[in-house]
Amino acid sequence: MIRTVQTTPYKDQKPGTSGLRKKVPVFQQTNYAENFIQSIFNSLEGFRGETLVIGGDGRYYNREVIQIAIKMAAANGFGRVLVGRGGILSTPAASNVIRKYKAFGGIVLSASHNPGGPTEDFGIKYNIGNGGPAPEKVTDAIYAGTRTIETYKIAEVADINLDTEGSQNVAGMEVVVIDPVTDYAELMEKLFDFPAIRNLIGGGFRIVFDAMSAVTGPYAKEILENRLGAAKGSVLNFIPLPDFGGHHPDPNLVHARALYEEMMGDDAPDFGAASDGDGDRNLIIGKGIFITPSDSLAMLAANASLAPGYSKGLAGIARSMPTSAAADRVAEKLGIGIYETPTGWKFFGNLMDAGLVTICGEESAGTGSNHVREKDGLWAVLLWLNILAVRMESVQDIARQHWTTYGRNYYSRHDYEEVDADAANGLVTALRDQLATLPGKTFGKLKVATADDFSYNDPIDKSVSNNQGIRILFEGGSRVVFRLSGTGTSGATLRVYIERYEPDASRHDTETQAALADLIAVADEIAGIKTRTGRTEPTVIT
Ligand code: G16
Repeated sequence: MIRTVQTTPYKDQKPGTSGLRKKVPVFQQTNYAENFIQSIFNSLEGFRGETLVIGGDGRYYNREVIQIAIKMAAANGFGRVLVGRGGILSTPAASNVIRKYKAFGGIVLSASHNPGGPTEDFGIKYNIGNGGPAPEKVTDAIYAGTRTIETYKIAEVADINLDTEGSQNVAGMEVVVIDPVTDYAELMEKLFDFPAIRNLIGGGFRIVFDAMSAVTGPYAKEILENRLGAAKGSVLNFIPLPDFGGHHPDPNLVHARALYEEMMGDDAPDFGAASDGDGDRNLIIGKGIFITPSDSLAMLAANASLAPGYSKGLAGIARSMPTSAAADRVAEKLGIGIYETPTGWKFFGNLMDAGLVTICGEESAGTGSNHVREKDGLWAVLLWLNILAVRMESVQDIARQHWTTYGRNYYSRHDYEEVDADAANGLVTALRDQLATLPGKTFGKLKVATADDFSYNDPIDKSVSNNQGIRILFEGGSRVVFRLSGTGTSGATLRVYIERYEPDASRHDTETQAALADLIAVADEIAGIKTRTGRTEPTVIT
């Protein structure tokens, strides 16, 4: 039986950089999830009888919302739902399932790298038929709907069995529970030279992958251990837990510290990697060397043609604006296009759909290609392994040669988390007020070339996104960028991105923070970070 339920709007359902992310108790308010899901459906047209994909990263509250979403999909007229067994689908796997089965779209339940648990974070994101996150015009329409919603529709049926693969009928709609790993693993086998990687590993090349008690565990076990022959135990923390074991499933040098220490140790494996809560981010560490995500994007792009899926070369590269310009130099050398977009994977979708770019990346540990329309943690790991298997050199050697050829973009991001929102907004406003007068000013040896608030004109759909981050560019290619996070759930997070270009190979051995010290000091001088936020140190340095 289909029931129409009266409801009242919540005023805080504005999607951020990547969907709606809030604390679990916020989502547990009466009709909170229902309102948002109904607003998604209300913003769409033409889905009657079509397929919807539903899955999440297994965090606390995942199963409850999956039940709600399936019952609401049935009540709203979808013809079929594909859902991962146990309610599990990594974000890139969900994107693949949407594309492979030509679904109308998908609902992805995740708050990504944010912690999970009864008082931690949850999230709902809508992906469109290309498999990618809904563009701003869709998220704007969803938000508008949440402001006026009066009713939602739900099928009054018993809970769906999510743990047995196969088909079942829910109020006249078919629900198919699918294995979350198979389709994704098949796709990876098509893109990469698995026999070559098996040979590399069989020859004694040791890898370690930290799944951080999050969704990539089952994917990494199947692909790295079962299909590629990595020693049992190479995949750590492989059981997805609703609270990620109490950890922060963010693969960076702070939250994946143990992996970093291991990779810097005397008996380090040859290759270390990690992924995040929903499997779209990646951390790459070679024996004795951390590869920044910006460098990883550039190095993967420069070597991608060594993998079968990219043997014909790349159409172009896209990076988010705060991501370092390392990839730009590769694009220049390859003679292909380079695109600079605002932060958030949703801005890459149009470029990939139009065939303008093959590989995309963000400094926030996100890399991916047009094989899906999300960033993809394991994909980045496998492309690295494929390159290593062909070149038969260490990660360290590949990185050094890359810097010698292209120059090195020293790069770091400083995050100030849970800052008072007024203080953070005040800081950004004060920066905006200085934009006109900064060019030409000098700070020690640094002279400001240009300063602006980044604005993006999408070349495909012609939409314009303003206020995407304050950029201060110095002569010689150094820069600092300031922006406020759009994924945090408490207070404001200020992100400061710092970059310096060093063409001289004899100067490629400096420790990163030391190489950036003058820029870090100037960033504080211009923005007044310490005085305005009351913080003397960043919360996280990546
Ligand atoms: C952060 C990152 C972005 C990324 C976004 C979503 O956004 O800075 O680069 O696209 O998270 O990533 P995920 O889905 O892995 O959380 P923000 O707005 O917090 O800077």
